Amino acid sequence: MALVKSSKLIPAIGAFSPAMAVFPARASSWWSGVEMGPPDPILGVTEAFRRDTNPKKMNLGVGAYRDDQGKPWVLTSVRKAEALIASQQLDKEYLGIGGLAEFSKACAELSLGPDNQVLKSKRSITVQTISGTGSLRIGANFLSRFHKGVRDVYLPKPTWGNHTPIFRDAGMQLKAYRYYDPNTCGFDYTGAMEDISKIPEGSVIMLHACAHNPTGVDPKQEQWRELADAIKKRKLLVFFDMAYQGFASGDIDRDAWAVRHFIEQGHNVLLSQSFAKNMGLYGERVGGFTVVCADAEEAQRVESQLKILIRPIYSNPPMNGARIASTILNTPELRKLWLDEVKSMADRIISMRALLAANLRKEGSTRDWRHVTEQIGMFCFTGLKPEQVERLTKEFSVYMTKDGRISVAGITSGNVGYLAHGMHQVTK
Ligand code: PLA
Repeated sequence: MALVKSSKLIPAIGAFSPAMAVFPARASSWWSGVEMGPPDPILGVTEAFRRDTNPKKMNLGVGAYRDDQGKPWVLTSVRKAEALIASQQLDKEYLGIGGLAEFSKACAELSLGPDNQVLKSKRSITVQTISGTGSLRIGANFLSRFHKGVRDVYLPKPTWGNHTPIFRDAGMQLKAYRYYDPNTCGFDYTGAMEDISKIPEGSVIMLHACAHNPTGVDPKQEQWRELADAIKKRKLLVFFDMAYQGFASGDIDRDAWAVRHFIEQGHNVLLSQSFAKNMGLYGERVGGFTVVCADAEEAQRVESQLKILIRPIYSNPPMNGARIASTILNTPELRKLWLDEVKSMADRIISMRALLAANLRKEGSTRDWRHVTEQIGMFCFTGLKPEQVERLTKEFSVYMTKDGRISVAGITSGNVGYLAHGMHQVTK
């Protein structure tokens, strides 16, 4: 019998094994060569925050919306959609590889606009993905497999920290173009245009559709127009990351302007969408990946290959969050409520920016903090140096990423004074 046979070969637990005599205990492990890795630059901040016992502690690391009491906020539109879904007693069968069809359709309409010619002529394909990160990774894998020979992806400098490993792990080469001007704490338009004019033809360029992370700095519409032209001249493939639609201006359509403009100008873009922030569905992992193609026939071929890519990774996406998002987007009354809620989140962030700037002045800070109110979206790139960030964390228990980024969504009218005090103390 197999069992008896193997029991002769494998010594019982605690028994001496000849292997132990040859290999020291540590070296005998399968994973003895695995080195300790650093904590994640963004999510690691939350881990450190949780360990802090100071009652005044603030977590301005990860971009997660909080209400004015500092509590996570589940949108009323989400609660209502959940109730509606629960009342329907739906089944839990597998979704298709590309996800929930009514979600994907609504997702593409939200970004491109319902009357977009691309949608009408069916020359795009949208698949449901595991939030924005999953979407970017499917996009990166798609590029790696099909973008004929070109491996270079140009990221804005700086960019969201996870862009680099997402593309690198998919086998792409990372390059950068100038984006942020530390002197003005604003968009480095000249630098970006200069760098873009030198990018080799066929390369991929990553653009943040709105509410650039981490800088909070977006090009103006006129600058977007120039960028679209310059990028077309260089024959670059555009990959838009839209993780904050609605969060920049409070208006879903206004925030999608750049994406729609590029498509109008003939760019057949790739697009990542996330519903983590604008629907507050962080842990539900709801997103979409869109490829705009030359025609409907090409879109079908691309779709077939996206399915082939996705199937061995996670087979098909989870349904709960997609049902929630789809119910909101496809039920007029919930959609209206949601649009109001997006605006209220964006507005609260804008008012926290103003309060922070006012409190810094009240503290007596003479530094120029104009960028606090000029930048938009969830984040403020404060300009704090790493040593100042370290002091703010050590002395004031204010947690943020080392690059000086704060999530404005984590500030409340109750703690803004404390934050301004700390920021002034470490910068005066
Ligand atoms: N793209 C950008 C530009 C982002 O900032 C984020 C999230 C994502 C994609 C992916 O989000 P998702 O997978 O949750 O949909 N950035 C956060 C969180 C909010 C994070 O780092 O994971 C941030 O704090 O930067």
